[in-house]
Amino acid sequence: MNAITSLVHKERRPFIVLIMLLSLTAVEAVWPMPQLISSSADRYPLSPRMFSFQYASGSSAKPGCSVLDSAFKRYFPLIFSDDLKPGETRQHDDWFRFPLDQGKFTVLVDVRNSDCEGYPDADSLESYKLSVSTGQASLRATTVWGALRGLESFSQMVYQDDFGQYFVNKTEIDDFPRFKFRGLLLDTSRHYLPLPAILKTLDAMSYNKFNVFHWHIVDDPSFPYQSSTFPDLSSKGAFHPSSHVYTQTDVSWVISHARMRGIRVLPEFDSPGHTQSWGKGQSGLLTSCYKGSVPSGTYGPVNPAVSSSYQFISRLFKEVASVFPDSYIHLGGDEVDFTCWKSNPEVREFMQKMGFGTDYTKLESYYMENIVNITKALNKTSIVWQDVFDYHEKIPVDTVLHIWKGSPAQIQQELSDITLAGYRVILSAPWYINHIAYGQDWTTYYTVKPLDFTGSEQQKSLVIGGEVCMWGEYVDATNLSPRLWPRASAAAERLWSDEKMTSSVTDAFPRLTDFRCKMLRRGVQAEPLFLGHCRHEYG
Ligand code: CP6
Repeated sequence: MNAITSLVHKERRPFIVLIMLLSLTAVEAVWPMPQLISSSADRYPLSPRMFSFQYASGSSAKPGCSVLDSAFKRYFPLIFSDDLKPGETRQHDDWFRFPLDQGKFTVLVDVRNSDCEGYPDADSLESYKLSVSTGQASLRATTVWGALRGLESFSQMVYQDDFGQYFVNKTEIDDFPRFKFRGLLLDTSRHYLPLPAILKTLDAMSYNKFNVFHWHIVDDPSFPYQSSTFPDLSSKGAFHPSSHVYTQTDVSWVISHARMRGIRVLPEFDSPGHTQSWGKGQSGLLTSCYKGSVPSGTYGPVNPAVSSSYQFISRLFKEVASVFPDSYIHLGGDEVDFTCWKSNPEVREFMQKMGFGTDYTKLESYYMENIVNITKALNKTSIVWQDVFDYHEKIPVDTVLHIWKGSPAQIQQELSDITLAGYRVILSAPWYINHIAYGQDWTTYYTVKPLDFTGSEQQKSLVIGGEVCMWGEYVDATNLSPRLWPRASAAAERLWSDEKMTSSVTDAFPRLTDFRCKMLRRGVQAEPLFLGHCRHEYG
């Protein structure tokens, strides 16, 4: 405590000071752990009435910067959680705590790069420096995205004592992410997720410094994406043609909400497998399966033997490329069942014509190669599931491989092989958050070592990050949030923080328990790790 504030407190509430010293709140409290943080026991009181965010005088980002203006509005009530709206807090009378000007506190934000209207992308810088001292905090970043990460850290550092007084401790932070790609997959095909569930997930993602929303938007069970080019895909393929679809307005809402939080939206249109729902609105797209010499009436993966399939994909992806601003599109390519292709005479004839013999992995390779090239022609980079690498496609070397399966040993092998071939890779296999188990399974997500495989430094640098997957077979808006949080937070720290600084599950436990309470305070229905209580709980 500095001299002035302790004097104020001693004068006003002498008996209280003693109790406060006994009940000092633990404040080593930023999740995920910053790369470099040093804080002291010196603390500064904050008052909502005399608190403000301001652009530093030399900042390139200035008032009117959409990303930061709206972040300041969001963070104010997150920081002063007892004082609901910024407007209300101005009338809130706590002058008696600060008779002079002692409670004034300013967060000065200094951003080098003036771009406030663009979208975060694969090469966005997210580093920031935060220095909290008497009466002010200075937050410096190259980009607005870095400034957002710094605001999140600052907001987590503010706490209240037992009397409701807000404080922040003297702190220096120098922070940057360990991995550039820190994703979370939601599956909106197995169950439709209403827009508010997606937006709330984006909010919680930003608290955890996740930066990619991988939208597994369509799959076998339903096609909720309302395409302007092919409206039948959702009118016939969604669970319901109007209540269970994402309109163009919904999609742009998601993209904009994500942008404001420094989150990219990565759409996945998984093919040639996982496309049963596509067939309902686009006849002739899927392979007709045969029983002997007659069609059985069932359908398989996209028919790779006819040019109409590629024309369709071209037109669909042309729309997707213009609707989603991110420079990446996820093409899927996983779990293709060859049974139906094998049964279809037209496909078999095509196999002969192409000289593929009976090797259907060559046919899947051919299909993927074509749609990767379609994507490339649209100026987008492809991400594909690992299956595509396993089939040895001639795919462009800028394609990103996404690992989703295997035992720990197989995953290490896959990481070695893919990076040795020069491809970049995203790791998901250890982070299937939809799988639940009794007990503290967050520790298994926490102790993953993404770079623990045989390979050169150059190979390790090709691991661009990881992604938590929430597949939707057993998940809808009723159980999404508690199943995600705080278990996904364990992966968030693994992907952001230094591995050596965060190697202990024992050290992480009280920090994550505390962070879970913070999420609860912000309205995220995060489940408990274990015994205990939060000051503010749900209900
Ligand atoms: N859906 C799609 C899925 C899965 C994949 N792709 C999946 C398969 C097995 C497990 C988890 C997820 N449900 N389209 C694989 C990437 Cl264990």
